[in-house]
Amino acid sequence: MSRNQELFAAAKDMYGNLGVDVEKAMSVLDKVELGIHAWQGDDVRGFEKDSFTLTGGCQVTGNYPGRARNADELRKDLDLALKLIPGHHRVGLQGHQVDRMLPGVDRDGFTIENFRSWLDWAKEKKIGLDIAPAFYGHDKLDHNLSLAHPDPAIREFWINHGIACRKIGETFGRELGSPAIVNFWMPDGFKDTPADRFTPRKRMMESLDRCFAEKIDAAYERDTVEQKLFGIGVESCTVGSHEFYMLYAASRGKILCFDTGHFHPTEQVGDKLSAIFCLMDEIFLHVSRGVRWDSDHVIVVNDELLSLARESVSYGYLDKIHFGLDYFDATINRIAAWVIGARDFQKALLVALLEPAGAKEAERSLDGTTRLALQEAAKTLPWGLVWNEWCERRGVPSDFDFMNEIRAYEKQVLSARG
Ligand code: RNT
Ligand code: ZN
Repeated sequence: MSRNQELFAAAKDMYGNLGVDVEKAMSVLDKVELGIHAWQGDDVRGFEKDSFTLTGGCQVTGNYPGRARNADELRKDLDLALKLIPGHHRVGLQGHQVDRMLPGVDRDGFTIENFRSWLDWAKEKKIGLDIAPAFYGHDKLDHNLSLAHPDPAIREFWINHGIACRKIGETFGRELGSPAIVNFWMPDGFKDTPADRFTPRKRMMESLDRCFAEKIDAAYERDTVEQKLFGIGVESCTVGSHEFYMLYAASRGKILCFDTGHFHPTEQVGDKLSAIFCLMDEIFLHVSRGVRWDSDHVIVVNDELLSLARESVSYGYLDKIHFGLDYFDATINRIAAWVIGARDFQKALLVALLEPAGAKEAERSLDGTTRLALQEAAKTLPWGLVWNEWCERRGVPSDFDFMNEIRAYEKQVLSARG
C-alpha cells in the first residue's frame, strides 16, 4: 500500500466507525455538476468590441496578465480549468460573450449565430451550456435602468435581449441534451433614495412578463431570476429585490436564483434553501463570496460555504439545485480562480456528504447538548484524506499539484497575451 492509500484506509475506518460510507460519499460527489462561470476568464467584458466599461454596480479589480480577449482564448482557458476540476461540469456564459458580432446586430438581435462556436465546442466536450442576458456594460443601460427604465424604447431593447438569450438557451438545451439555465439579473436601481420605488418595480414586472411571454419547453430551457440587495452606485434601492423575485418566481413558475453575495452580511443563503423547498421544486445558486461591498470574491471553504453545502446535501436536494459559480477576481491567475473556487465548493459538499448522522438523531430527541458535541467533533474528521483520494481516483492533480499545470500554461500561453 502506498502512503496515500494507508492514509485513506485510516480515514475510511474512522468514518466507518461513525456509520459513514466514504465510497458512497465520493460517488454522490461525482454526480454533482457545477456551472463554471465563463466570465471569470474575461473580467466580465464580453467580446462585442475592444473597449468595454463594466457598469451596473459590479466591479472587477486587478490587472493580472492573461485575460481572455476573445471566445477562442476563453475556451482554451476553460479547457484547462475543466481538466483540473474533478467531475463533469457545464459552462455558463453571459449574453455579451459572443464568439462573433454580425454587422448591424446588437444585443437585442443576437441569435445562435453569435454563439455558434460555443455550441460546437460544448458539443465536442459533451457539456451543457447556460446563458444569462447581460443587462449592463452597454449604452442602453441608462441611469442604471434597463427593464425598469421609464422610456419604453429602452425597455424594448432590453426585453428583446432577454428574449434573444432565451432562444439561444433553447438551442443550447436542444442541441446539447441538457436544459440551459437562462438567468435574469438586472442591475436596475438607485444611488440615492428614490421618491417612487413602486413604479419602477411595476415596470420591471411587466417587462419580465414580456421576456417570458413565449413558453419554451423546460426540457431545453429554464428561466431563473436573481435578486440583489445593492451594488456600487446602486446603494439605496435595487428594483429586483429578494421579495420582488420570490413572489415573481412563485407566481410565474420561474426558478429563484440565490446569489450568496447578495444579502446582508450576516444573512446566509444556506438557511433559505429549506424554506424555499417547502413550496418550490428547483433553485439556481450563484455561489459567490461577499466581502464588505463586493459580492463576488473567489469562494473559499468558510462557514458560509459549509452551511450552504450542508443544506444542499442534507435533505436530498442535490438534484433540485442547479449549482452555478459567480465570482470574478482579476488580481490572481484567472484559471486558478476557477479551479480553486470550484474545488472548494466540491470540498464543502464532500464535508457535508461525510457528516455522521448522530447530530440529527440527537436533535430528534431534543438533545441539544449531544448535537453540539457531535457537530463540533465532526469538524476534526479527516475529510482531506478522502478529498485527496477522490482527486487521485478521478485522475485530477491534488491541491498541491494543480498549480504546476496552471503555471506552465501561464508561461506558455497567458504571458504572450500582452
Ligand atoms: C451581479 C450578479 C450577476 C453577475 C453576472 C456577471 O451582482 O451577481 O449574476 O455577477 O451577471
Ligand atoms: Zn450572481
